[in-house]
Amino acid sequence: MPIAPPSTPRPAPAPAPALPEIPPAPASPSAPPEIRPVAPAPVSPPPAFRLPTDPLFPRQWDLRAIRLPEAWVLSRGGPVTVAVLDTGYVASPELTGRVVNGYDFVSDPRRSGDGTGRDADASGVGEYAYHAEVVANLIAAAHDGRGMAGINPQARVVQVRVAGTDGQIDVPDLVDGMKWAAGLPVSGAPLNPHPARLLNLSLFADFIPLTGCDRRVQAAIDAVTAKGALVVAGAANDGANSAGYSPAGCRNVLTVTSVTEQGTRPGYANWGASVALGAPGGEVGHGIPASSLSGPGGERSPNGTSFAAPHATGVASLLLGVRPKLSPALLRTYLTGTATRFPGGQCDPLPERSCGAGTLNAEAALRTALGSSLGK
Ligand SMILES: [Ca+2]
Repeated sequence: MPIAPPSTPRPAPAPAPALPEIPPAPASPSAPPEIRPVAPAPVSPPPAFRLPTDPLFPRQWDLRAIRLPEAWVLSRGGPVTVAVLDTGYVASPELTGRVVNGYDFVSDPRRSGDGTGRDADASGVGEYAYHAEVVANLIAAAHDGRGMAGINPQARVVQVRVAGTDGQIDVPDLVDGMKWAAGLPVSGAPLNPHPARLLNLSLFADFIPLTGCDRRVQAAIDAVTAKGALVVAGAANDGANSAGYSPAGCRNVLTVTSVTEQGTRPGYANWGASVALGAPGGEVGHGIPASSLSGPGGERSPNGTSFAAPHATGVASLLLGVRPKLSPALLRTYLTGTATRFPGGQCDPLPERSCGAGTLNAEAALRTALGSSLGK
Protein backbone atom coordinates (compact mmCIF):
# COMPACT_ATOMS: atom_id res chain seq x y z
CA MET A 1 0.00 0.00 0.00
CA PRO A 2 1.52 3.37 -0.91
CA ILE A 3 2.40 5.50 2.08
CA ALA A 4 1.44 9.17 2.15
CA PRO A 5 4.48 11.21 1.13
CA PRO A 6 6.25 12.94 4.00
CA SER A 7 5.40 16.32 2.49
CA THR A 8 1.80 15.86 3.68
CA PRO A 9 1.10 18.82 5.95
CA ARG A 10 0.74 17.98 9.59
CA PRO A 11 -2.59 18.76 11.29
CA ALA A 12 -2.57 22.04 13.17
CA PRO A 13 -2.16 21.67 16.93
CA ALA A 14 -5.46 21.41 18.78
CA PRO A 15 -6.41 24.60 20.67
CA ALA A 16 -5.65 24.47 24.36
CA PRO A 17 -8.72 23.38 26.33
CA ALA A 18 -10.54 26.09 28.23
CA LEU A 19 -9.67 26.03 31.89
CA PRO A 20 -12.51 25.59 34.39
CA GLU A 21 -13.42 28.69 36.30
CA ILE A 22 -12.05 28.67 39.81
CA PRO A 23 -14.46 29.98 42.44
CA PRO A 24 -13.14 32.97 44.39
CA ALA A 25 -11.55 32.13 47.69
CA PRO A 26 -13.61 33.12 50.73
CA ALA A 27 -12.57 36.48 52.03
CA SER A 28 -10.74 36.36 55.32
CA PRO A 29 -8.06 38.54 56.93
CA SER A 30 -5.40 35.87 56.36
CA ALA A 31 -6.44 34.88 52.83
CA PRO A 32 -3.57 34.79 50.39
CA PRO A 33 -3.72 37.08 47.41
CA GLU A 34 -5.94 35.73 44.69
CA ILE A 35 -4.04 33.64 42.15
CA ARG A 36 -5.34 33.88 38.64
CA PRO A 37 -4.86 30.88 36.43
CA VAL A 38 -2.27 31.46 33.73
CA ALA A 39 -3.09 30.16 30.27
CA PRO A 40 -0.56 27.45 29.39
CA ALA A 41 1.72 28.00 26.42
CA PRO A 42 0.46 26.05 23.40
CA VAL A 43 2.17 22.63 23.25
CA SER A 44 3.46 21.52 19.82
CA PRO A 45 2.76 17.90 19.01
CA PRO A 46 5.90 15.80 18.61
CA PRO A 47 7.04 15.59 14.99
CA ALA A 48 5.46 12.69 13.11
CA PHE A 49 8.54 11.94 11.04
CA ARG A 50 12.20 12.81 10.63
CA LEU A 51 13.64 13.57 7.21
CA PRO A 52 17.40 13.33 6.58
CA THR A 53 18.98 16.05 4.45
CA ASP A 54 20.99 13.62 2.29
CA PRO A 55 20.38 14.59 -1.35
CA LEU A 56 19.42 11.07 -2.45
CA PHE A 57 16.82 10.74 0.29
CA PRO A 58 13.88 12.27 -1.65
CA ARG A 59 14.30 9.43 -4.18
CA GLN A 60 14.63 6.70 -1.52
CA TRP A 61 11.02 5.52 -1.86
CA ASP A 62 12.00 2.26 -0.21
CA LEU A 63 12.59 3.99 3.13
CA ARG A 64 9.20 5.71 3.05
CA ALA A 65 7.53 2.41 2.11
CA ILE A 66 8.74 0.81 5.34
CA ARG A 67 7.93 3.92 7.43
CA LEU A 68 11.47 4.80 8.39
CA PRO A 69 10.84 8.57 8.63
CA GLU A 70 8.27 7.71 11.32
CA ALA A 71 10.59 5.15 12.95
CA TRP A 72 13.50 7.62 13.20
CA VAL A 73 11.35 9.77 15.50
CA LEU A 74 11.44 6.84 17.95
CA SER A 75 15.14 5.98 17.51
CA ARG A 76 17.96 7.26 15.36
CA GLY A 77 19.79 3.96 15.60
CA GLY A 78 22.53 2.56 17.75
CA PRO A 79 26.04 1.11 17.41
CA VAL A 80 24.94 -2.45 16.64
CA THR A 81 27.43 -4.68 14.79
CA VAL A 82 26.17 -6.17 11.54
CA ALA A 83 28.10 -8.58 9.32
CA VAL A 84 27.63 -8.40 5.56
CA LEU A 85 28.61 -11.71 3.95
CA ASP A 86 28.98 -10.77 0.33
CA THR A 87 31.49 -9.57 -2.27
CA GLY A 88 33.76 -7.90 0.27
CA TYR A 89 35.04 -4.65 1.71
CA VAL A 90 34.74 -1.30 -0.04
CA ALA A 91 35.87 1.88 1.74
CA SER A 92 32.49 3.57 1.47
CA PRO A 93 32.55 7.22 2.59
CA GLU A 94 29.02 6.60 3.95
CA LEU A 95 30.55 4.27 6.57
CA THR A 96 33.74 6.07 7.54
CA GLY A 97 34.92 4.83 10.94
CA ARG A 98 32.10 2.24 11.09
CA VAL A 99 33.16 -0.37 8.52
CA VAL A 100 35.66 -3.16 9.13
CA ASN A 101 37.68 -4.95 6.47
CA GLY A 102 36.84 -8.34 7.98
CA TYR A 103 38.17 -11.52 6.41
CA ASP A 104 38.38 -13.05 2.95
CA PHE A 105 36.94 -16.58 3.00
CA VAL A 106 37.20 -17.22 -0.77
CA SER A 107 39.40 -20.34 -0.87
CA ASP A 108 39.81 -20.87 -4.58
CA PRO A 109 42.61 -18.65 -5.97
CA ARG A 110 41.10 -19.04 -9.45
CA ARG A 111 37.99 -17.26 -8.21
CA SER A 112 39.43 -14.90 -5.61
CA GLY A 113 40.91 -12.35 -8.01
CA ASP A 114 43.68 -11.57 -5.52
CA GLY A 115 46.01 -14.42 -6.40
CA THR A 116 45.58 -16.24 -3.10
CA GLY A 117 43.08 -18.25 -1.10
CA ARG A 118 41.78 -17.17 2.29
CA ASP A 119 43.46 -14.13 3.85
CA ALA A 120 42.88 -11.17 6.13
CA ASP A 121 42.06 -8.72 3.32
CA ALA A 122 38.35 -8.89 2.50
CA SER A 123 38.56 -6.20 -0.20
CA GLY A 124 36.06 -6.65 -2.98
CA VAL A 125 37.49 -7.41 -6.42
CA GLY A 126 35.89 -7.13 -9.83
CA GLU A 127 32.61 -6.10 -11.38
CA TYR A 128 30.42 -7.35 -8.52
CA ALA A 129 32.33 -5.56 -5.75
CA TYR A 130 29.61 -2.88 -5.62
CA HIS A 131 27.14 -5.48 -4.33
CA ALA A 132 28.43 -5.62 -0.74
CA GLU A 133 28.95 -1.87 -0.76
CA VAL A 134 25.31 -1.15 -1.64
CA VAL A 135 24.03 -3.72 0.88
CA ALA A 136 26.13 -2.16 3.65
CA ASN A 137 25.15 1.38 2.68
CA LEU A 138 21.45 0.49 2.77
CA ILE A 139 21.89 -0.77 6.33
CA ALA A 140 24.18 1.89 7.73
CA ALA A 141 24.88 4.91 5.46
CA ALA A 142 25.47 8.12 7.38
CA HIS A 143 22.88 10.87 7.64
CA ASP A 144 25.49 13.45 6.72
CA GLY A 145 23.96 15.59 4.01
CA ARG A 146 25.82 13.61 1.34
CA GLY A 147 24.64 10.75 -0.86
CA MET A 148 21.98 8.51 0.62
CA ALA A 149 20.48 7.95 4.06
CA GLY A 150 20.93 4.51 5.64
CA ILE A 151 18.48 2.73 7.93
CA ASN A 152 20.69 2.72 11.06
CA PRO A 153 23.26 5.51 10.60
CA GLN A 154 25.13 4.39 13.72
CA ALA A 155 25.46 0.68 12.85
CA ARG A 156 28.94 -0.88 12.49
CA VAL A 157 29.50 -3.13 9.48
CA VAL A 158 31.95 -6.02 9.28
CA GLN A 159 32.56 -6.96 5.65
CA VAL A 160 33.10 -10.70 5.22
CA ARG A 161 34.06 -11.80 1.72
CA VAL A 162 32.47 -15.08 0.60
CA ALA A 163 31.79 -14.38 -3.11
CA GLY A 164 34.44 -14.73 -5.80
CA THR A 165 35.02 -12.36 -8.69
CA ASP A 166 32.43 -14.44 -10.54
CA GLY A 167 29.85 -13.55 -7.86
CA GLN A 168 29.55 -17.19 -6.88
CA ILE A 169 29.72 -18.73 -3.44
CA ASP A 170 31.10 -22.09 -2.36
CA VAL A 171 29.42 -23.77 0.63
CA PRO A 172 32.58 -24.26 2.78
CA ASP A 173 33.48 -20.57 2.35
CA LEU A 174 29.96 -19.49 3.28
CA VAL A 175 29.80 -21.78 6.31
CA ASP A 176 33.13 -20.59 7.73
CA GLY A 177 32.29 -16.97 6.95
CA MET A 178 29.05 -17.23 8.92
CA LYS A 179 30.71 -18.79 11.95
CA TRP A 180 33.52 -16.24 11.90
CA ALA A 181 31.07 -13.33 11.56
CA ALA A 182 29.23 -14.38 14.71
CA GLY A 183 32.47 -14.77 16.69
CA LEU A 184 32.79 -18.55 16.54
CA PRO A 185 36.22 -20.13 15.99
CA VAL A 186 37.24 -21.03 12.44
CA SER A 187 40.35 -23.08 11.75
CA GLY A 188 43.08 -20.99 10.10
CA ALA A 189 41.53 -17.58 10.83
CA PRO A 190 41.89 -15.39 13.92
CA LEU A 191 38.76 -14.83 16.01
CA ASN A 192 36.60 -11.96 14.77
CA PRO A 193 37.22 -9.07 17.18
CA HIS A 194 33.84 -7.57 16.17
CA PRO A 195 31.30 -10.38 16.49
CA ALA A 196 28.01 -9.50 14.82
CA ARG A 197 24.45 -9.77 16.16
CA LEU A 198 23.04 -9.75 12.63
CA LEU A 199 24.29 -11.57 9.53
CA ASN A 200 23.04 -10.24 6.20
CA LEU A 201 23.21 -12.88 3.46
CA SER A 202 22.06 -11.32 0.19
CA LEU A 203 23.12 -14.48 -1.60
CA PHE A 204 22.64 -18.19 -2.05
CA ALA A 205 25.22 -20.95 -2.18
CA ASP A 206 26.28 -22.08 -5.67
CA PHE A 207 27.73 -25.37 -6.92
CA ILE A 208 24.95 -27.38 -5.17
CA PRO A 209 21.51 -28.49 -6.40
CA LEU A 210 18.64 -26.11 -5.64
CA THR A 211 16.60 -28.87 -4.01
CA GLY A 212 16.53 -27.77 -0.37
CA CYS A 213 18.63 -26.43 2.46
CA ASP A 214 22.18 -27.81 2.43
CA ARG A 215 22.85 -29.56 5.74
CA ARG A 216 26.25 -27.85 6.16
CA VAL A 217 24.63 -24.44 5.74
CA GLN A 218 21.88 -25.42 8.19
CA ALA A 219 24.45 -26.50 10.79
CA ALA A 220 26.24 -23.15 10.51
CA ILE A 221 22.95 -21.25 10.79
CA ASP A 222 22.01 -23.22 13.89
CA ALA A 223 25.43 -22.53 15.45
CA VAL A 224 25.31 -18.76 14.90
CA THR A 225 21.68 -18.64 16.05
CA ALA A 226 22.69 -20.37 19.29
CA LYS A 227 25.39 -17.70 19.64
CA GLY A 228 22.61 -15.06 19.53
CA ALA A 229 22.93 -13.81 15.95
CA LEU A 230 19.99 -13.50 13.57
CA VAL A 231 20.57 -14.65 9.98
CA VAL A 232 18.72 -12.55 7.38
CA ALA A 233 18.73 -13.87 3.81
CA GLY A 234 17.47 -12.74 0.44
CA ALA A 235 14.99 -15.16 -1.13
CA ALA A 236 16.80 -15.09 -4.54
CA ASN A 237 15.69 -13.84 -7.93
CA ASP A 238 14.47 -16.78 -10.00
CA GLY A 239 10.72 -16.30 -9.60
CA ALA A 240 10.77 -19.72 -7.92
CA ASN A 241 9.98 -21.34 -4.59
CA SER A 242 12.75 -20.25 -2.22
CA ALA A 243 12.57 -23.58 -0.32
CA GLY A 244 15.18 -25.01 -2.70
CA TYR A 245 17.84 -22.43 -1.85
CA SER A 246 20.49 -22.22 0.85
CA PRO A 247 20.21 -20.27 3.11
CA ALA A 248 16.75 -18.99 2.02
CA GLY A 249 15.16 -22.42 2.45
CA CYS A 250 16.82 -23.19 5.81
CA ARG A 251 15.36 -23.09 9.31
CA ASN A 252 16.23 -20.24 11.71
CA VAL A 253 16.61 -17.80 8.81
CA LEU A 254 14.61 -14.61 8.30
CA THR A 255 14.10 -14.97 4.55
CA VAL A 256 13.12 -11.76 2.80
CA THR A 257 11.67 -11.40 -0.68
CA SER A 258 11.16 -8.26 -2.75
CA VAL A 259 8.07 -6.16 -3.01
CA THR A 260 7.43 -3.20 -5.29
CA GLU A 261 6.52 0.27 -4.11
CA GLN A 262 2.89 -0.91 -4.32
CA GLY A 263 3.58 -3.85 -2.01
CA THR A 264 3.28 -6.58 -4.65
CA ARG A 265 5.71 -9.31 -5.75
CA PRO A 266 7.87 -8.43 -8.77
CA GLY A 267 8.13 -11.37 -11.17
CA TYR A 268 11.77 -12.12 -10.37
CA ALA A 269 11.25 -12.47 -6.62
CA ASN A 270 11.27 -15.95 -5.06
CA TRP A 271 8.25 -16.89 -2.94
CA GLY A 272 6.78 -19.60 -0.76
CA ALA A 273 6.43 -20.86 2.78
CA SER A 274 10.08 -20.26 3.66
CA VAL A 275 9.68 -16.50 3.06
CA ALA A 276 9.17 -14.58 6.31
CA LEU A 277 8.27 -11.18 4.88
CA GLY A 278 8.65 -8.75 2.00
CA ALA A 279 10.70 -5.56 1.79
CA PRO A 280 11.40 -3.13 -1.03
CA GLY A 281 13.60 -4.72 -3.69
CA GLY A 282 12.42 -2.70 -6.62
CA GLU A 283 12.02 -3.51 -10.28
CA VAL A 284 13.89 -2.76 -13.48
CA GLY A 285 13.61 1.00 -13.96
CA HIS A 286 12.47 1.52 -10.36
CA GLY A 287 15.24 0.12 -8.21
CA ILE A 288 16.62 0.93 -4.80
CA PRO A 289 18.64 4.17 -4.90
CA ALA A 290 21.93 3.94 -3.02
CA SER A 291 25.32 5.57 -2.77
CA SER A 292 28.03 3.61 -4.61
CA LEU A 293 31.60 4.77 -5.16
CA SER A 294 31.85 2.91 -8.47
CA GLY A 295 28.42 3.95 -9.75
CA PRO A 296 27.88 6.79 -12.21
CA GLY A 297 27.68 10.01 -10.20
CA GLY A 298 28.43 8.03 -7.03
CA GLU A 299 25.12 6.20 -6.99
CA ARG A 300 23.22 3.32 -8.51
CA SER A 301 19.69 1.89 -8.26
CA PRO A 302 19.87 -1.90 -8.43
CA ASN A 303 16.88 -4.20 -7.92
CA GLY A 304 16.59 -7.67 -6.47
CA THR A 305 16.02 -9.54 -3.23
CA SER A 306 19.66 -8.75 -2.40
CA PHE A 307 18.50 -5.24 -1.71
CA ALA A 308 15.29 -6.27 0.08
CA ALA A 309 17.09 -8.29 2.77
CA PRO A 310 19.23 -5.39 4.09
CA HIS A 311 16.07 -3.44 4.83
CA ALA A 312 15.09 -6.14 7.34
CA THR A 313 18.66 -6.32 8.66
CA GLY A 314 18.78 -2.56 9.11
CA VAL A 315 15.45 -2.47 10.94
CA ALA A 316 16.52 -5.40 13.12
CA SER A 317 19.59 -3.33 14.04
CA LEU A 318 17.32 -0.45 15.07
CA LEU A 319 15.48 -2.88 17.38
CA LEU A 320 18.78 -4.09 18.87
CA GLY A 321 19.78 -0.45 19.33
CA VAL A 322 16.93 0.02 21.81
CA ARG A 323 16.67 -3.58 23.12
CA PRO A 324 20.24 -4.97 22.90
CA LYS A 325 19.45 -8.38 24.35
CA LEU A 326 16.62 -9.38 22.00
CA SER A 327 17.02 -12.99 20.88
CA PRO A 328 16.98 -13.97 17.20
CA ALA A 329 13.54 -15.52 17.79
CA LEU A 330 12.09 -12.33 19.29
CA LEU A 331 13.59 -10.18 16.54
CA ARG A 332 11.86 -12.42 14.04
CA THR A 333 8.57 -12.22 15.95
CA TYR A 334 8.70 -8.42 16.09
CA LEU A 335 9.59 -7.99 12.41
CA THR A 336 6.99 -10.43 11.08
CA GLY A 337 4.26 -9.67 13.64
CA THR A 338 4.20 -5.96 12.75
CA ALA A 339 4.43 -6.27 8.97
CA THR A 340 2.01 -4.24 6.84
CA ARG A 341 -0.67 -6.39 5.22
CA PHE A 342 -0.22 -6.89 1.48
CA PRO A 343 -2.80 -5.19 -0.76
CA GLY A 344 -5.85 -7.48 -0.65
CA GLY A 345 -3.99 -9.72 1.80
CA GLN A 346 -1.54 -11.32 -0.64
CA CYS A 347 1.51 -10.20 -2.61
CA ASP A 348 0.62 -12.21 -5.73
CA PRO A 349 -2.68 -13.23 -7.34
CA LEU A 350 -1.60 -16.88 -6.99
CA PRO A 351 -1.91 -17.77 -3.29
CA GLU A 352 0.95 -20.29 -3.35
CA ARG A 353 3.30 -17.51 -4.45
CA SER A 354 3.24 -16.11 -0.94
CA CYS A 355 5.63 -13.52 0.51
CA GLY A 356 5.29 -14.17 4.23
CA ALA A 357 3.61 -11.99 6.83
CA GLY A 358 3.49 -8.72 4.87
CA THR A 359 5.78 -5.80 4.10
CA LEU A 360 8.39 -4.77 6.66
CA ASN A 361 7.19 -1.88 8.86
CA ALA A 362 10.03 -0.20 10.74
CA GLU A 363 7.81 2.11 12.77
CA ALA A 364 5.50 -0.64 14.02
CA ALA A 365 8.38 -3.00 14.81
CA LEU A 366 10.19 -0.32 16.80
CA ARG A 367 7.02 0.67 18.67
CA THR A 368 6.46 -2.96 19.63
CA ALA A 369 10.03 -3.38 20.87
CA LEU A 370 9.85 -0.14 22.85
CA GLY A 371 6.49 -1.19 24.30
CA SER A 372 8.09 -4.09 26.14
CA SER A 373 11.07 -4.37 28.46
CA LEU A 374 12.07 -7.68 26.86
CA GLY A 375 15.66 -7.57 25.71
CA LYS A 376 16.46 -4.36 27.55
CA1 LIG B 1 24.72 9.94 3.47
